[in-house]
Amino acid sequence: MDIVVKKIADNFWVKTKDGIVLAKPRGTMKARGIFVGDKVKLNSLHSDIVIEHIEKRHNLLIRPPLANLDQLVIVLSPMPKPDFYVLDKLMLFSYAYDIEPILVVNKQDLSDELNDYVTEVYKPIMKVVLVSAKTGYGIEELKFLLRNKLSAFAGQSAVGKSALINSIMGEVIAKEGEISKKVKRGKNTTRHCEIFCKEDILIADTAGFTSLDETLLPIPYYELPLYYKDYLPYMSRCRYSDCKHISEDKAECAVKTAVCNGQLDKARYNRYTEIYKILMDKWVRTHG
Ligand SMILES: Nc1nc2c(ncn2[C@@H]2O[C@H](COP(=O)(O)OP(=O)(O)OP(=O)(O)O)[C@@H](O)[C@H]2O)c(=O)[nH]1
Ligand SMILES: [Mg+2]
Ligand SMILES: [Zn+2]
Repeated sequence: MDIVVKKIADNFWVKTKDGIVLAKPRGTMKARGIFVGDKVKLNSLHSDIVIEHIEKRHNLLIRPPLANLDQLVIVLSPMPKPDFYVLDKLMLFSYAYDIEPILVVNKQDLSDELNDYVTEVYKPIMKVVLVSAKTGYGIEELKFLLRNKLSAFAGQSAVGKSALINSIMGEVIAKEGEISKKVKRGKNTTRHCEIFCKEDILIADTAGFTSLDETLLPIPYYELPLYYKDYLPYMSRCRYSDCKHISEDKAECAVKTAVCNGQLDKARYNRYTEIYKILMDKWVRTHG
């Protein structure tokens, strides 16, 4: 399938089996209705190549403007100190948009102190890969997961996203060691987004996920429990089928009981209650 990898005004760069070609939207089609990530059908018109048809999208993100994202690679590292709250939010964001989250723990050459916690708490609910952009450890395993998918990288600053992308692509396409520019943008300016391709690996270059505001999560507070795969097996044993594991009595909530006796991680539960509260406040604000 041909895929839009770059867009400037009404010029579209489309990856085809014969390489990347420049295309224009067909006469009646509006350029602003076509996004990077769109799967399209091309045709020749006189000496031009035109986009004739856009396939149905499986998702569409607004910030950054990107269609059909399959996977979100969430990067953590021992240095800077891992922020699991960012991880949990990015994971929820992924699920809400039908994107598969993958947890990558980078900088294995520095320390493996994170690995036990990640293996215990996150491995049961998502794909986890331990890597080092510096030594190349784990990079082949990560590349394997990225094949034939459109992926984007997210995570705190300086965890090594750019270093990993460069290592995977085998060339420098992302600047390392620079604090990514947080350019002030006007309300209506569109964030630029581009897809880099290397054989069957497609990576969307975007800074849009780093500072994810929880109010952007398109999840109503009362559905939050359903997004916690690790809580679902306990939930069937909560007294009420719609238990939120928040204000319910501990004796009637299997999740709270499991947190108390150490079967579920306390810190992740605390993050859960925090996110729940934020989503609830947002709900109250918007629904009176
Ligand atoms: N020791 C070690 N250092 C690494 C590794 N990966 C990246 N680094 C270093 O960590 C620093 C930050 O890496 P970047 O790739 O720029 O981090 P980033 O996540 O892209 O940061 P932002 O663009 O600010 O979001 C750089 O100095 C890298 O050289 C690794 O596996 N091991
Ligand atoms: Mg970077
Ligand atoms: Zn419960």
